[in-house]
Amino acid sequence: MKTVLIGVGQAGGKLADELVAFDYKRGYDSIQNAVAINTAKTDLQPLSIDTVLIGQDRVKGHGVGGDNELAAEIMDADIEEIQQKVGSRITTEAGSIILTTGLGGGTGSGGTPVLARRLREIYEIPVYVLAILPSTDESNLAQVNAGRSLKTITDTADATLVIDNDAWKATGESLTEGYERINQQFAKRIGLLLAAGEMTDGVAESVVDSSEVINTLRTGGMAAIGYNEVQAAETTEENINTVMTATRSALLSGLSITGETTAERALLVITGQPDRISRKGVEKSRRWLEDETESMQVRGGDFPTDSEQIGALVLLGGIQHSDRIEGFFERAKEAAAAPTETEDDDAKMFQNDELDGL
Ligand SMILES: Nc1nc2c(ncn2[C@@H]2O[C@H](COP(=O)(O)OP(=O)(O)OP(=O)(O)O)[C@@H](O)[C@H]2O)c(=O)[nH]1
Ligand SMILES: [Mg+2]
Repeated sequence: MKTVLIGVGQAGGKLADELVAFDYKRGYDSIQNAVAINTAKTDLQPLSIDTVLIGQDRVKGHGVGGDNELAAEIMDADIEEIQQKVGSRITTEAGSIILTTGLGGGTGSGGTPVLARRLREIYEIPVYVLAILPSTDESNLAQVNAGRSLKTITDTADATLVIDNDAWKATGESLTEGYERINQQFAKRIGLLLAAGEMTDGVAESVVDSSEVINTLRTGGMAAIGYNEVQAAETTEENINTVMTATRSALLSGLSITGETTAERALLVITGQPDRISRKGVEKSRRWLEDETESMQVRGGDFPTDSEQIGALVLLGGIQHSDRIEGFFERAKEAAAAPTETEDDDAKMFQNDELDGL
């Protein structure tokens, strides 16, 4: 699926940058255009994609320092200019717009809902958000920012694909190394999904097209993505189990958000050398996925690669009953109600048990 990417805030920009690098390295050409938006000049400098600095009159290129309300105001005030810069990149070929962002800070958290709302008003194509949840050991402010932002984004975007930083942290890694690895892993997953949704030349036994990605996400709300790959055996027959193993681990241990298995809809894409992909394995895996996710619809297809591995990419649309998401909103509400040292209006505004939208 041809896509226009917009990274908002620092994490958003870095993730968009990684996605473009992956797409370019593999030669898929799914990303039509990419741009990073930020209030902080220094965070835009290391990126190789085009950038737009916003709010210069308010924060002079120094960022909003975690203030997501200020970021929302800035995005709103600069929206015409942003729309001009972004709009020229959204050609008729584009099948979707994806905003990437980390929810715990200011710029991405506050700016993304405003931008998503505007883009949805203007364009017919779906606007998806790739949203990174802060880990549980980040500050109260990060939890509150993320809670409010996620609530607003899920009400606004066509679908919100959630990535849980907690689930993807590894021990013995610095924060920077960890972030870099997470960004690369999700660049690969999203990059594969977009590329798979473009296969039309009939090399594969059963192709996925972009409408299947769109239909899987059509219920709206939150979505998740999972991936895993396993060394393929020589013969198709032997690979019945390989396909099953890859699918199982994609869902049970490779999902972008932990502990989540039920969904309204699902898509299963099997990657690998076409003559090694077992049809029987694919069928079995689809049935298993249907049972496991209690999903009414599991779409599927292949994405041929020349890899020795067989990979399973699982996309879940309309995810439900997620302990992690519920726990996350609980924590955000608690953090919002907690007394803060600075007696600022924001804190008082949160003295109720609901999270305010943005
Ligand atoms: N996966 C991942 N998460 C990140 C990365 N950088 C930051 N985060 C997460 O994203 C959240 C937001 O951080 P930033 O993107 O730096 O914040 P920002 O949107 O630039 O906001 P301000 O700096 O306040 O303007 C953090 O709370 C982290 O949870 C990254 O490179 N990868
Ligand atoms: Mg920043």
